[in-house]
Amino acid sequence: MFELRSLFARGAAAMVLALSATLVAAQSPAAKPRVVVLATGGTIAGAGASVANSATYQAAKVPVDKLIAGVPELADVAQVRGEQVFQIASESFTNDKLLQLGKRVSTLLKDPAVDGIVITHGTDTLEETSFFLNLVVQNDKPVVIVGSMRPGTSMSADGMLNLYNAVVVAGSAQARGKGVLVAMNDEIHSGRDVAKRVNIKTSAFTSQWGPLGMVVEGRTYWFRLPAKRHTAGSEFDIDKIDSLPEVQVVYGSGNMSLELYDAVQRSGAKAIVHAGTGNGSVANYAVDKLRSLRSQGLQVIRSSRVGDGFVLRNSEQPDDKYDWVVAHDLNPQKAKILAAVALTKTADPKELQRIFWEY
Ligand code: DAS
Repeated sequence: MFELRSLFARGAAAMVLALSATLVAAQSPAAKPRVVVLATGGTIAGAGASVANSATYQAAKVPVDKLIAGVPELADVAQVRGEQVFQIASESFTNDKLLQLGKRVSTLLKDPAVDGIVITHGTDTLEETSFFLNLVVQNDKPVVIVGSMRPGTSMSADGMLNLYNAVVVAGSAQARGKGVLVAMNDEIHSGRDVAKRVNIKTSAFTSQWGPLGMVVEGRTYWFRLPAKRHTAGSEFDIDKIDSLPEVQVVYGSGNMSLELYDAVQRSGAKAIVHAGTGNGSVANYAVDKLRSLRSQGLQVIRSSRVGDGFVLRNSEQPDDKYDWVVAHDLNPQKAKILAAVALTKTADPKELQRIFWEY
């Protein structure tokens, strides 16, 4: 009986597959969204020595055409073509790389023959790139950033499904107008809110305010919308930005050395992000140093080394009196990105604070 049942089941499955293949084929190429995959490197393009190497591998090895060829099912959901923009691990990104990538994205989105963009990217600084593009790409077409926590050579590699999901989201009309998105581990996150919060799990990326939605078996499911300004609603335009002011982060802890703050000033930075303990706290022996740097023109932005929550203005420090800025709920690395973008427009701390509230 079991044998007969399983034969029947296999026959039925074959019929269903044949029928769905016919349905998919019936969808003419013209009906499929046109998605460009911009490859920058990272683990999603990584390769390890054996299938057991899920965390030991070399990033940025596999070229974009092989990434796309590795997931033939992409052709079922979109017309896909690839461009190799960089081939680097994302900890090696620089401001120049961010500007180059942003300008390429902006140019491609203006092309009526492009419906959406996927960016394959290392996971280490993926959140900085997604936030940066969210701030400066003035277009509401979907831009979806994707990475992987395991190389494609590993058992249970996550890159294939992450890439498939990212292309589905980039081709989805419902993804338009939601800002730059990050598709990781079946979830769709706002490029503003998401952060890498675990360094060796496939569930590494979370947003303290939650994902916007999910993508499952080729469909997107949406549950909330971004609350802050982004993309087409932004006052910042990548096409008008040719350089980013230097901003550096000093990580708060006990027994701080004031030399760290002086080094940031000597580096030519225009702002310092103080990644303070707790609610963006500043050690009592460091307050005068930061006030002195502010009086010499350096912007002081209080963020927090604590992963969740947000820094309250005038709570731990009299920010109004000191002319300092608070980073709101942005972690230090995102506060650094927003400060650099904001400083392309203004050096007025009150204007900077408005920008930190709105973006
Ligand atoms: N080094 C990491 C990077 O390129 C690898 C990864 O996780 O993508 O960001």
